[in-house]
Amino acid sequence: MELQGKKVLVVGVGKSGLAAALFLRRRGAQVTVSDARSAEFLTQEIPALLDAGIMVEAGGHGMLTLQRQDMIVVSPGVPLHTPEWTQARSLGLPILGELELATRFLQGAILAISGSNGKTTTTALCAEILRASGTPVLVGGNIGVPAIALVEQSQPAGWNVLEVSSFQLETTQQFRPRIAVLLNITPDHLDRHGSMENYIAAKERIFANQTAEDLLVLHADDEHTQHVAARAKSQVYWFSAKRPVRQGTFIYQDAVVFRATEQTAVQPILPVSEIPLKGAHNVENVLAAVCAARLAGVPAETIRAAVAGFRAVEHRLEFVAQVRGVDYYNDSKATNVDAAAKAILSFAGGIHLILGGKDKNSDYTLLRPLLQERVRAVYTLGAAAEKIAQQIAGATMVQACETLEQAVAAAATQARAGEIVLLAPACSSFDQFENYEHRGRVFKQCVQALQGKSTGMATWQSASA
Ligand code: UMA
Repeated sequence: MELQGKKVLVVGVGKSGLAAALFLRRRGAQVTVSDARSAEFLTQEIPALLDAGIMVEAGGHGMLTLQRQDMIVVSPGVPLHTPEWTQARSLGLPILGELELATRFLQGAILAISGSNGKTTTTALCAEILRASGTPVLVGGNIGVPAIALVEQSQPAGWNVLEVSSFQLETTQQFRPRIAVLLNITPDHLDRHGSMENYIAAKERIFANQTAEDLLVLHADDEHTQHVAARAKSQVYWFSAKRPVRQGTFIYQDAVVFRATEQTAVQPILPVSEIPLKGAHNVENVLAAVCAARLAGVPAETIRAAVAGFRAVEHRLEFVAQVRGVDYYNDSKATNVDAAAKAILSFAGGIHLILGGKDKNSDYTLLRPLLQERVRAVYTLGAAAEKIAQQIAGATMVQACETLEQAVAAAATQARAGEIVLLAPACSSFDQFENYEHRGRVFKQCVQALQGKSTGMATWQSASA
């Protein structure tokens, strides 16, 4: 793709937009960036962009600015199904997502991981295993480093391990991973995609351009990923924590095993007891990563050592501290109902659960059986608090807390030694925090502040009231 002299508009000045704009500028494009935020919120970004010779439009995306371009590059957070963007699309300009732009320039093979939950852990684990095998590895995408920022370091013989979200996949055209992993599909981001069908369609773009030379790893026990195989042209491998699969990874005699084809013998990779991560969902993530790594040619012994040495990624069921016998876990990345359910399932009971944030048109009633079974109390916060309280009424005790600080303090007051305080909010964070990382950090600060500090009594109300 020739960029020299091309007029390109980059929409959104977050991580992706900034990295894309600077990349395009370095390649000789005439770049303008446009952000919905007004200039007073972009005081850090604007000087750096102007210095790099990039024009800036703040406070919205003007139609006139759009009309002057040869190409538009959008950040993942920009929803394209709005009336404004439908009008913009009618101009007929090429519109590329940041991931698609990166795809056109990345050297080396792509291992892409998507799914509603578990993406980041699986991505980090895949990268760790590939690295242990001595191959040059870059890791990026939704995990935090935009794919476009990897281009200049990418190597023909290396692997680019990318976590890809439905937002990023939605705008792909030529994106073609050598190995694609689809972990699971459960309702998420329905506010953005409009329906489950649209959400699944976006996820399926991970393998849309794969051919018979490429490999696709799917979860054999997930209702939706089971069915997408029929639409894949690539070679499909499966992973399952429940039963043997034809080809792929599964549990056999308490070990993770790999089978290359139905005719070949199973190859033991590592005992399940060596998996250092908490929760049944993490066994699934390990199965997926092991399958991808075997398909990438990494020997069993290397995989075993890399998995055993792997530590939980920050904000994913991360153990924070034990305070007066109570264990605190930060799962701020549990930004949807299914992820929160998986976090709850990781503990047998005695859970004090912090739920809430920005609602994504989610159905919290799905949590009711688990709340009844394992959760002693729920502490709600944020914009979704009232909806959650209504939908889970009667399943367990509910205490309304406006802020995370209040929720941690209330949970600390109620939790007894041997119990768990778990932040697994089932919502996004954007009502009260910059992002889920910010929320997770605040949670950890609250827990640290608790150490040595006494808490007051909280007022209780029954959820059924
Ligand atoms: N903006 C506009 N117009 C719009 C919408 C947004 O101008 O219509 C502007 C905002 O004002 C802001 C910027 O766009 O200045 C933000 O862009 P962005 O939302 O695309 O965020 P980035 O900082 O570029 O981060 C993105 C991903 N964010 C989203 O998909 C929402 C990050 O994933 C990712 O780590 C990063 O690219 C690098 O690849 C975060 C995320 O929440 C973690 N992802 C969702 C999830 O995991 O559930 C999908």
